[in-house]
Amino acid sequence: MMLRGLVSCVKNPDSARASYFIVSCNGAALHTSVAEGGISAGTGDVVEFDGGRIESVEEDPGYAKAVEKDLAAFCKGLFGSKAHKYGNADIDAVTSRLWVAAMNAGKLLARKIAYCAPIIVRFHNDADGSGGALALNCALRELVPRIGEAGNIVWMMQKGVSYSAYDAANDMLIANGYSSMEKPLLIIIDFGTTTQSNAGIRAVDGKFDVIWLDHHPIVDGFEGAVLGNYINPWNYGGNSNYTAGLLASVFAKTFSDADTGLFERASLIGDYSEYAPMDDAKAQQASMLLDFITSDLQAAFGPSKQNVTPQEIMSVLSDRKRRKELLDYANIRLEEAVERGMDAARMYEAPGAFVYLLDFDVVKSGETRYPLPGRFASKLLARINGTDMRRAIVVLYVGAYIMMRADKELCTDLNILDVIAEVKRRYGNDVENGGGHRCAGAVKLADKSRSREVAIAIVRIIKNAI
Ligand SMILES: [Mn+2]
Repeated sequence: MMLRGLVSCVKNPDSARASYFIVSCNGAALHTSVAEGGISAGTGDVVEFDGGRIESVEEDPGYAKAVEKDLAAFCKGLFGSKAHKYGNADIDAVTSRLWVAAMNAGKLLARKIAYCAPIIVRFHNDADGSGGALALNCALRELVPRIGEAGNIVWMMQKGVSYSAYDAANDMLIANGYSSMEKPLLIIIDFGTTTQSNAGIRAVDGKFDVIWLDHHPIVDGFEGAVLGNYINPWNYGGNSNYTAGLLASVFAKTFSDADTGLFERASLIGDYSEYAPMDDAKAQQASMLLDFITSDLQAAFGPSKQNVTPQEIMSVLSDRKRRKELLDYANIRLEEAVERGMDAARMYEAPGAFVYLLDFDVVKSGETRYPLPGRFASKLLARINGTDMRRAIVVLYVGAYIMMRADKELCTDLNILDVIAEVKRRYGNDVENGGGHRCAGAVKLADKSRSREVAIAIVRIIKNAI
């Protein structure tokens, strides 16, 4: 049957392998199609097509307006006003404050999907970032078929913590493979809130629309915070305990009913949020798997694997046998690291407690990132508590970071936040940022060459505090 539509995006334009993305409207029934043969057309043309072939290019100046009208009607039905509820009063209060911003970002995404614009999603490579990508992917798998065929979405796992000029150059290369009516869209999940992203931000300025979902503290001089769709719980009365995975899920919930609860909970666990449901075994397992898969793609997907998509992660999560295999393997790696850690740690005695000091570089195995220091510190603490009657505190330094984990029973007297405040008082100029909660926290120094010295000072502060 002959169909009519607007060519909104062309992949590989001016080439024999051009793909035409066509948006059709028939009054409140937006539909996208892909054509790959027939006569050639350009972005903005209205065409007649049949069986994936473009048959003719038409004059129809009113068509683009009709598409806009259909899109508005579609969005009206898609976006409700009721904020998604996680089920925790603090979390839900922040969600309700950022809901309108999330919905506006959702409308932007729906527009890009409808016009098949190139969309690049970059997510941080840990349980939180990948949990956010999985939640968003669940929602898109629901949304995209409602409009038509799959669009032009590229998923990229981000290994660094900033959006660099190199990342921006890479994204522009991808976008340049398309001729699109709608500006390309860049979605960032769980990283980038640092002045080191400024060069990348400037490079894509005006060339991409950006939706930025992050929960890291907003530092002075960071230029991304003024972008239209920069959403961070810190701007809505929340803090980093409201994880980026949760935020991405909330964003996804503005246009979808997909069940993303597991990814929300796994992201809270993965980032040691104070809201983490520690008694949720399924989410614990998912969190550990996500941490492992994203830290060691080669182990999970074979050699030469450099990037991973949510679809690929889902193929592992939904395969019971593979899941168990990988979890067992991750546990072995974690156990080995804990053994090395027990051997290498320096132990300081305090009344009724031990303080363990450890250089994480001694513990890490080979090139991969697994285990991450946070998960390792928790595991090491559990091991110490399992072998000794006395309670323990672990102080771990890696690069510019110093992490602290204290046994819960010690946290009635000891508050890690007080320790961090004291570190800031003594080393004010050296501390870039620091935070956490009663039993766990971290500081980041401006200069990593000082982390050993400051870590030793932290041991002394802790000894004095208990
Ligand atoms: Mn995070």
